[in-house]
Amino acid sequence: MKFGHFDDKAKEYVITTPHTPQPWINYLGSNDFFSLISNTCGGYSFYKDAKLLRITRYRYNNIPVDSNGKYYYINDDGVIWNPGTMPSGTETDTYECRHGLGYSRFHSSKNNLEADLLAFVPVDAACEINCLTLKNNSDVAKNVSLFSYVEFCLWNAVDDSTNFQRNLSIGEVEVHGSTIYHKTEYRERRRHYSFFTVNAPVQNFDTSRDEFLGAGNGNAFPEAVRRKKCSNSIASGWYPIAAHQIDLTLAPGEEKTFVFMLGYCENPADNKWEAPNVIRKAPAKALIERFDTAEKAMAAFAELKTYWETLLARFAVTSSNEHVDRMANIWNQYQCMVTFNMSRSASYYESGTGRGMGFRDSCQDLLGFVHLIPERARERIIDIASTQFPDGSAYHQYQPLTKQGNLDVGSGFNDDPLWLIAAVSAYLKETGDYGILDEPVPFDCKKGSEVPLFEHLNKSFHYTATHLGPHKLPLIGRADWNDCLNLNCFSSEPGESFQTTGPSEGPVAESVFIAAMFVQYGKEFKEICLRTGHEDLAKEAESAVADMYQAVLDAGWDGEWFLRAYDSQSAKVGSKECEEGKIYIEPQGFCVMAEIGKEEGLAEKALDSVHKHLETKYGIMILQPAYTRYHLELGEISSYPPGYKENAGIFCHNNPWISIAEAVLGRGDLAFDVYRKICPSYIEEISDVHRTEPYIYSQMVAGADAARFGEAKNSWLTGTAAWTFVNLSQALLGIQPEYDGLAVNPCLPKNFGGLKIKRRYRDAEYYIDIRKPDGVEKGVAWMEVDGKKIAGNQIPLIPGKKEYHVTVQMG
Ligand code: BGC
Ligand code: IFM
Repeated sequence: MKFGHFDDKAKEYVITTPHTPQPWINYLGSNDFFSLISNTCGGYSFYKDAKLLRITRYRYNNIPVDSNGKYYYINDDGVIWNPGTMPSGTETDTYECRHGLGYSRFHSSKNNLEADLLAFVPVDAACEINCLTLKNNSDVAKNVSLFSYVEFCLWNAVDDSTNFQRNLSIGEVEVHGSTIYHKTEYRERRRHYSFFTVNAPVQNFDTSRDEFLGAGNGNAFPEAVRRKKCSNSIASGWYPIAAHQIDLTLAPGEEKTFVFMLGYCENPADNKWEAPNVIRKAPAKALIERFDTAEKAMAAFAELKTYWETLLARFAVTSSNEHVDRMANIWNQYQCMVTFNMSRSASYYESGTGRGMGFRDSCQDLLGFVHLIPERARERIIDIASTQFPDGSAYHQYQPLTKQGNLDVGSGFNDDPLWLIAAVSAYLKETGDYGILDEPVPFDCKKGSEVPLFEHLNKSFHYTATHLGPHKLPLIGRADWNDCLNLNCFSSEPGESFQTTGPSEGPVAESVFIAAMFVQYGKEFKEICLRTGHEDLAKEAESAVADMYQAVLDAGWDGEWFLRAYDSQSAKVGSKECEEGKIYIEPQGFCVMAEIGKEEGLAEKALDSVHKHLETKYGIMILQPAYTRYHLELGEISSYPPGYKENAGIFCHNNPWISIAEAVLGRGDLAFDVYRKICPSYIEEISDVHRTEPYIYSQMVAGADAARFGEAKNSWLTGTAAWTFVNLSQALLGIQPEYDGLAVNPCLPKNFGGLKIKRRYRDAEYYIDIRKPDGVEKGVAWMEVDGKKIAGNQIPLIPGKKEYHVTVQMG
């Protein structure tokens, strides 16, 4: 069952009922100012950092689940309704929500009054614009009262939801004409403020929540809206809000448009001498003037559309498969941008107050984003590397506003360092910008500790190389990619196994997964060394990688598949000898991606075992059999009920690893089948089972052991987006950025048909025509560039050349 449909021409998903199984959301904003917006207008806004600079308030765990947002109430002859239906919940006669690229559009009507609400964040302004048009479709004049409503958050979202004894006394506002300023200061007196304005005179306003809603009321039918009158309240403490009242008369057929704006401003840094609560309104005035007519707002909207058209044109495929084209050209790239911006901070499942930017998460997000805006990827790499410690280990997370490592979470996840090499090598392959390796980058953000970025990679590599266990496999530390595999918790005090801080390394627990990463990214490190004149290091890397490869063959192979790990007592994890959790997905995917066991015939066996033991109709589970009891020696993984999350859920993130691994072996049908099973567009039809947004990936789908098999959770912020884009664009469609140019090497189902790809790469346009005879899954028979046959399948880079026309014959 579906709750809407794709509109590929408009690059939108059209939701046709407000009653979706979960709130189906979208993200507005691409740089600093962001909003989350659901298909019933729920959500919130923040500037740069969802924890520290939260602009509007949202209540997670609320009832109804999604009942705070930027709302517009219409009182039309006593009937109160909202364009997105919430929070009144009044059923409208028509309803449509279109989530597009950086904007959402609501179209609804009630009693012949039509509302069109367009919400977006302009490309380069710290504000959200809401254009609301009301149209009278009846044949009599209508007197309508329109109310806006946002509830301010007192900036620090954690404090805002906990420190009431203080917060209920600090709220301050100021009102000038139609602009309501929220100027509550946070403790550090950061001198920022926000405002909510509309480009029309208002009859009245409210800034006190109690005055607007009526003390003790919810926000479904505010008292002011019922009585058609705000009371011009000025909040002092308690709960500051911004509500405008606009009374209007619409003749039959007449329509009126209002431009609302929620903005964020900073006082200039030179006003330290001013009283703390004085805000300078000039920055707000300038911002307001940029968008204070419908024409100006629509010009900004057109600019946003062009921005996205230009970005997406960097990778565009035309094939005979609508799912592939839709996901590759629109939604997968879009989600890559969102995950790049948000890491794992703010979604409807991540409160914005917990995880900031993850070291491993952001490094992986970058893999799917680097082709879109390489300059921002560059900046991100420097930010991430700046949180590394001098020994190569790293803070697991950092705060986006301060860019400082998060002390509460600390370090000790031993996969983290190697992800930095993954990110930098992807950046170098995309851009050829070796200059980044010379950038001075500090350790732990400490001034004076700067060394060239290259040294950080060197530290990453050596951190793993020098932290090996008894089987010569890398020590796992607190966990590797699988956060819940806490193999050293056995050695901590009883009852402490859930702790998130603690000894950064246990005695001996080892990870086959990190070993595979080391082989994969160690090879990249060697390449980087060779290209930067570090021959000795390159040799050292080559030999350490060879040793690791051997260690995996010697101690990481279980007979039919790769082992997952050794626990702190050196017992096997993910082995046929285990009582539960006999096989895990991660080492199968990563070992084969790293080509471990390919020559020895093990790789094929490992992937066959994946299909045999882990595959379901909804995707591949992370492990089997699920843990049915708590295993002290394994930690959090066994704390989940069977079939959920890391305990045998279908963890979407590592499904593309299997698909890429299949492509390494040239098995196109199998590679594509893995892709297809979790692909949003392919599974749109089962939206009632899947329940999260059908246009983007979720972190997890409940596995076969779960009561709710097939149901997804944690949509949007998942490494699945980036890894799937790598899988689709590089492994399946075969467009592979390499250090010295673009290579083409598709791996597709036997009957996929030919395809055309346009790719922007290193300041040139590539037009690639791939001819694929039926029956062929992988292999390039010949390749022509601008009509001339070339040797191999890598397009030679010609300095200054702006266009490459490439024909590839598979076979
Ligand atoms: C997992 C969560 C887990 C957390 C612990 C996450 O990556 O997905 O389920 O509770 O790590 O740190
Ligand atoms: O690898 C982690 C990631 O960092 C956060 N989400 C869950 C993944 C698996 O545990």
